[in-house]
Amino acid sequence: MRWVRALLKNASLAGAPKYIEHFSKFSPSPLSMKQFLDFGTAQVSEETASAHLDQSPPHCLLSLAEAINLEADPIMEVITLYQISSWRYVQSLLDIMEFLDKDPEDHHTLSQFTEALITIRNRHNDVVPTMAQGVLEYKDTYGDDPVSNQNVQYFLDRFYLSRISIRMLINQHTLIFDGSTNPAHPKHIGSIDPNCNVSEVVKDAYDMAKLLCDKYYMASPDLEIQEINASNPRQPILMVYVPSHLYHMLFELFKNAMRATVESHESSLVLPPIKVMLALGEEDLSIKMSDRGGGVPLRKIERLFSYMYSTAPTPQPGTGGTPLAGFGYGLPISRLYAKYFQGDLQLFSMEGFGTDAVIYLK
Ligand code: W6P
Repeated sequence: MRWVRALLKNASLAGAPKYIEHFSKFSPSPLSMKQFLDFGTAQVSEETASAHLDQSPPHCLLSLAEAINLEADPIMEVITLYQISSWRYVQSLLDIMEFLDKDPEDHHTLSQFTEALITIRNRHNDVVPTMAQGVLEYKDTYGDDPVSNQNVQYFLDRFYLSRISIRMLINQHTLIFDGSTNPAHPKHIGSIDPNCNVSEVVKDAYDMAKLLCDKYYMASPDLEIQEINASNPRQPILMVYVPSHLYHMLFELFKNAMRATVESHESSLVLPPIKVMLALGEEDLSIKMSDRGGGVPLRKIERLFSYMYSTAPTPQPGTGGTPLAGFGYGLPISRLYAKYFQGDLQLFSMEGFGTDAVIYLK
């Protein structure tokens, strides 16, 4: 990371855009789960803290630079609040640059860095609605033909993946260096659960989606879980993962599956259950969620993942927007969460019958 320092030695504020362009050429390969664990498990000794501080600003810097450069993409110039949000990124980049020259051995520096990260995280909390507004404007300006759709898709996939990666870095840093362990989950390493019980997360996500579904439709399908642990039959499936990411993906899938099930059985008294199958093999952990909600024709599957086709003007509270509509961005962002740790999320539907959604995790 010496080159980062060398570069920044000569950086002047006015020259910031140049550096941004330069940094963003070094695509920050997302850290692997193992790297996150190595950061987190070594006891928070002075040594690891200083090693961490040595590594963390450059990592954040690269991710941020990438995000800024993405926002400079010509197609995004029409995005509302583009200026504001772009300046927010530059501000965050400058905030982190401050730390590159500081002594990583210094305790005070570490706590200042943590504070700076928290400020940065809060500064970027409302990026998703900002971008949604931008997509609406883009649609008005360029139309919603397939080419526009592709441009927006390509741009936002990179943008949101970069955001997931920055937030993961910030969360790990702030959770690990706040000097205490999480009392509810003492074994967690930051936001990572080294023994994440997958079917427990499935049940939690189901319960929350069921709550919304019951409230809106006064009915909800049951859940059936089947678990196949190929090499350890009868043992629950555990994995090293970020439970909040898994929950986010499953909650989104449950909302869609429930809505399809209820709406396709309006005149019947019984609802077919949602079946979830977990399979752990040598390489993959696969989670398949099957509904009998009537399915979606192949032609429309791609649209379910489209930022542009699923962006609707913000529903006004109290005007009866369905809480299970999957507010547009749930599916594409869920797929990015899966991809972030080398997995995927795919839909297989049979129109007239139902849909299988599969999450693949490594
Ligand atoms: C549907 C549409 C959908 C999207 C995602 C997950 C499940 C389902 N079921 O009918």
